[in-house]
Amino acid sequence: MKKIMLISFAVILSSITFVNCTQSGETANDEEAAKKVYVAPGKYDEFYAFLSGGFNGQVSVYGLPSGRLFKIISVFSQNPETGYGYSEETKPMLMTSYGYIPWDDAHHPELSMTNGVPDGRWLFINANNTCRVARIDLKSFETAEIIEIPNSGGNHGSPFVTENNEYVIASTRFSVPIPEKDVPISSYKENFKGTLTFIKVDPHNGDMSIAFQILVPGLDYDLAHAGKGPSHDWAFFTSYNSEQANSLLEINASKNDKDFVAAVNWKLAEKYLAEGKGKKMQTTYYNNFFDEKTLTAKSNKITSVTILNPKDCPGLIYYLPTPKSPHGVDVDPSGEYIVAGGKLSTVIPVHSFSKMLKAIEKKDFIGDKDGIPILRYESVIAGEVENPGLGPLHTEFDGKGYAYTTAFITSEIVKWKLGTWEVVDRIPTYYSPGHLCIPGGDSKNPWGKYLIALNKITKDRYLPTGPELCQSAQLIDITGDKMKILLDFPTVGEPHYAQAIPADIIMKNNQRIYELEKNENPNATKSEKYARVERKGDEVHVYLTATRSHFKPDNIEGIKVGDKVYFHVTNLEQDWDIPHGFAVKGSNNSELLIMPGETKTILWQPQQEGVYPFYCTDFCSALHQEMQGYVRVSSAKSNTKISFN
Ligand SMILES: [Cu+2]
Repeated sequence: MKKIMLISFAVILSSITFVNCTQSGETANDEEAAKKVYVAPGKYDEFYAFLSGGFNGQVSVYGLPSGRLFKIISVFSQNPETGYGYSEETKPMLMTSYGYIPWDDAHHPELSMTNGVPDGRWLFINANNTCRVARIDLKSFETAEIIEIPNSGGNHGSPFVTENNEYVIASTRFSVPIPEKDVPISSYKENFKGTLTFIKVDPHNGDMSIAFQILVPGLDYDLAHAGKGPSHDWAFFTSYNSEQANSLLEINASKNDKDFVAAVNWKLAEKYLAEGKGKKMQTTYYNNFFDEKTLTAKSNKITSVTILNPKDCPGLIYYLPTPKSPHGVDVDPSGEYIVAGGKLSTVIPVHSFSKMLKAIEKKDFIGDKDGIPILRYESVIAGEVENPGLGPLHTEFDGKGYAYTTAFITSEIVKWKLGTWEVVDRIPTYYSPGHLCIPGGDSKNPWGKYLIALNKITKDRYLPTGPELCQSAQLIDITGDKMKILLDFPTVGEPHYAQAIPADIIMKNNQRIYELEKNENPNATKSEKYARVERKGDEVHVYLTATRSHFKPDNIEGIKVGDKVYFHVTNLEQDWDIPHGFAVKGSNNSELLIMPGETKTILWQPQQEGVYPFYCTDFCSALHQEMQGYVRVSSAKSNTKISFN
């Protein structure tokens, strides 16, 4: 019903706004807007923007202000473009306690920070469906690590980093029986619990490990943000479904006037852990990482996690009552204001961190939920933003004293002033924005020049492409008193959330090649003279080298039907921007894409006799078409000996 209402609302809106935008008004005049987003040939964009791929499972990298798509980073889904999740070197990245998972739903990119400011080292992003957090290395724009989150269902409120990446935090959207067990779903209130997970990040190499989980009442935890400055030691999590309903949540989880923001003192958690308050629990989860020496991913299976129970840890968590079914929770650059997006609320409630501390000191509680004290709303509230648009979801900051909130239902961005809470500007978007992104907009030092609206619906904005229309981002200039739309650009998958950073912070660390000398992949072939084919029982290992414009060897005989053929391809190039590809006819796998100095392996199991061509898939030189070879496959019983040249 709600969905139908939303759709018809969107139809009405789109017809209204279509008229508006042809008559101009909120869009900057065309010439002015075009100048502001035009990046001349040979010139670079000012920002890198990292957009989540949503149900596509990847991260796409765009330039701002041009909106040009640079790259799709393979993260949680197999990607035939790069061979990620198909090559033997990358398959372990997608291992989980549920087996090999080739897909996920990625939502929140989050840049690593130093002193509360994005530092360009890593990008973290969550997988909702099979709960995981990935770390992407921004030297190479490759996924470096993926850690699974046990005791979780729908890893939505994640990953959000503390000021110096002390922790990457994650909360469970769906509460579940912990440990997982066979119970009636109707026993939700007795058996279902949530978890808040704190992942430790090694400051030198970024290695992630789960430090602890906090067991919390069985609500739906939605989003999170770490504190900063004075609130550095705290993290904040929104929750809905304080009714603890387990069916028809659209109605049954919208009954209470207020749900909660959970405020967690993670410094105190560390003290309780040191005192031995943590309990080890048996569980299974995977930690997969890409070894930079061997350029090969490895999986570690882990079998226990440390759990803190708030019952044993007084002062660890407080609930801040928050109207109504809050979605986003965002902390302003000063660290004092905690803004909640009550998606069914008529105001935006802003909590005060200093008032919260005072209320805790005075034990100004109105009750408790499973032993967790509930603070008095009036005692912790700093102010309420009135008339913020319908369906306020997410807020980011420009660093100049203003906040910007998306209103999903009324399809607009609303600008308001911190401290006075007055709305000073609003601009329609096309249509239904979820998150928004200002470069550094959730940090201590926003680069408050642009805002990206990440829209869910694009009806009427582009040439129609069938029932599935492309999803969309819109670039808005926020340098003046009035916001101005500069550009629409389509996105890959759902542009759920994005983060952006000045390009010069990342470009100086850019990795151009893998040094062949340092390639410790056990299957590397570092010179053509070592290229060879070896049989081990029914396994055949082909050690191939690729260089402009040939493979060595390029004629291979003696392979039989039923063999497991591993092609280990080493790209001998040491020039930037000369990857080679490898594909073989009839393969039910993908291509390989091999960077200069790298080795990658693909498994091929020929099913029929014949002669199979293989070739380079990445156009590499004037004689790229000549970069080819043949594999002869004989019957399983034949005596054809292995030979190659
Ligand atoms: Cu080539």
